[in-house]
Amino acid sequence: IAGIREQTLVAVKPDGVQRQLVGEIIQRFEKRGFQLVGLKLVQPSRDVLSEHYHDLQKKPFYSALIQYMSSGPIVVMVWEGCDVVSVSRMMVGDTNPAAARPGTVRGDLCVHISRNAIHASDSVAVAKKEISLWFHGSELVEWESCTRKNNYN
Ligand code: DGI
Repeated sequence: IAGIREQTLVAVKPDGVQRQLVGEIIQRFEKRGFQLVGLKLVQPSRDVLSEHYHDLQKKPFYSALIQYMSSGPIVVMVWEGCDVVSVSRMMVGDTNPAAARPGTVRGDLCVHISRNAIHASDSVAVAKKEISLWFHGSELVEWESCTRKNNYN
C-alpha cells in the first residue's frame, strides 16, 4: 500500500464557522477517507495564535491576521490517514482563494486571502508541532475504523 499514515491539523477559521461551513469541510475529509481523531470548537487566544503563526510575525498582514483569527470561535481537528498532510493541502487549495482551483475548499467556498476559511499544516514536522499546540494528548482518540481494511484509508 502506497503512502505513509500521518496526522495533520486542520482548522475551520472564524469566517468558516460564521458562514456555517464546518459540516461541509468535515464532510470533505470524511468522504475522502481520512479518519477523525480530534475535534473541538475553541475561542483561540492571541498567545496560541502568535505561536501558531510564529513564522509570519514580520509580514505586513500579521496583526490583521491575528485580529481576524481571534475574532470568533474556530474548529480545530486532527485528521489521520495515508499522506494526509500533502493531500489535505491539495484539498484546501492555494492560500489565495482567487488562485485556488475549483474543487478545492478555498476554490469552491471563498474569494479573499484574508478570509480563506480553512487551515491545514504544510509539512509533517509542522503538523506535529501544531497538533501539540492545539491539543492535549488525552484529547486525541485512537480508534479502529471498520472501513479501513477495505479502502486503505
Ligand atoms: O498555509 P496557508 O494558510 O495557505 O498560508 P500561509 O501559512 O502562507 O499564511 C497563513 C495565513 O495568513 C493565510 O491562510 C492567510 C494569511 N495570509 C497569507 N498571505 C497573506 C495573508 N493575508 C493577507 N491579507 N495577505 C497576504 O498576502
